[in-house]
Amino acid sequence: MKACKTFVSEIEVGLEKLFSTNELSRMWNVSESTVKRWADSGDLQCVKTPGGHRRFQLDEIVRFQRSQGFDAVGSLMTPGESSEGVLPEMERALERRDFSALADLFSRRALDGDVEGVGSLLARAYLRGIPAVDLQEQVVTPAMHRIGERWRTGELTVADEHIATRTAVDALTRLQPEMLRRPSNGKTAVVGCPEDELHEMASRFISFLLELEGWTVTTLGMNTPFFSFRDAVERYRPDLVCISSTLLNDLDRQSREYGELCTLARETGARVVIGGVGFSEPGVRARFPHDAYCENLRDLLRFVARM
Ligand code: B12
Repeated sequence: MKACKTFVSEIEVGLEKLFSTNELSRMWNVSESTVKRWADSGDLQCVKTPGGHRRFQLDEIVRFQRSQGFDAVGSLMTPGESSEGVLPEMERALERRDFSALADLFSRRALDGDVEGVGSLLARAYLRGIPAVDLQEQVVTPAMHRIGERWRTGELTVADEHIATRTAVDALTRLQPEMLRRPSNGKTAVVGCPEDELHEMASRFISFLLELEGWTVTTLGMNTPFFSFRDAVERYRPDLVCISSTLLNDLDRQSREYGELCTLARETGARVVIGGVGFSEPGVRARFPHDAYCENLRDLLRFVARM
């Protein structure tokens, strides 16, 4: 059997983070020749660059680690990280599962607009066995909440918030195709945020996690009126509708439009899950009938596991 797919084009190589033999040998504390032997035997799949170098994809690395029963314990440096001494800090935090330190590192990199750095932190944490949902709940969300607190106290500007959000979303988007995902479960979901809602990250996370769980997701994104959610339910006939709100305006009109969405969801058998601080008041929730209100992403995964 030929172990490596040969000659991925430069363009393909440029699309995602591929790990080199040298990086894997440092990560696993084994020699480069050991990594090459695993690759050449076909146990560890790789692709080859036009120059003949082996390159490894994240999902394959995770699969191989799991099959061999070991973890990525060594260090994986990028030139920037090693020269700034950032890496030991990250490795220490990963070693101790110190989520607060990881969130701090994450927010610094996100505020710097460092997509590579954020991506590398997430990839390293994932390789260390931290599940995607914990990465989001314990690292990304607290980091974004801290950024919000610093904005509230005037330390950061809206521009800083925008850079951080964009960097975090870009890094997650690049990483997602490389994470292990369950085979399709045949279920579909529509995910989005109500009208005037610009906080989109939770909805992106939800789509991302459901896709890893094998769902097919249509993401409507931020600022989607409830009548447009209704149109999407009519068109896609999803099993699940997820709505994320941080700030709900014009409750009378929104709850009226939401009612029409709910009626259709009931007729088509779609379950409706709401979440986010916009729905945290019981009085508000009462005006938006739902199958579940979830405070976090773990709750959502528990709910969909029962579906
Ligand atoms: C980035 C940001 C922005 C960006 C958003 C960019 C973007 N593309 O998303 C911009 C600059 C646009 C923005 C604007 C504003 N923002 Co702002 N923003 C933030 C910030 C810093 C991060 C938001 C974020 O991404 N969080 C990360 C996500 C993942 O966390 P989350 O939303 O809490 O979601 C978690 C759970 O709630 C849950 N969840 C949420 N929804 C759902 C749904 C389902 C179905 C489930 C299962 C779970 C779930 O799971 C998530 C993961 O753990 C927050 C700080 C914070 N505390 O969140 C402030 C914050 C939300 N913003 C705030 C404010 C006040 C505003 C503005 C009104 C400011 C202004 N005066 O213009 C505007 C309003 C814009 C609008 N109309 O929506 C306040 C809200 C206070 C409040 N609730 O009353 C906050 C809390 C800042 C603060 N400390 O005061 N903001």
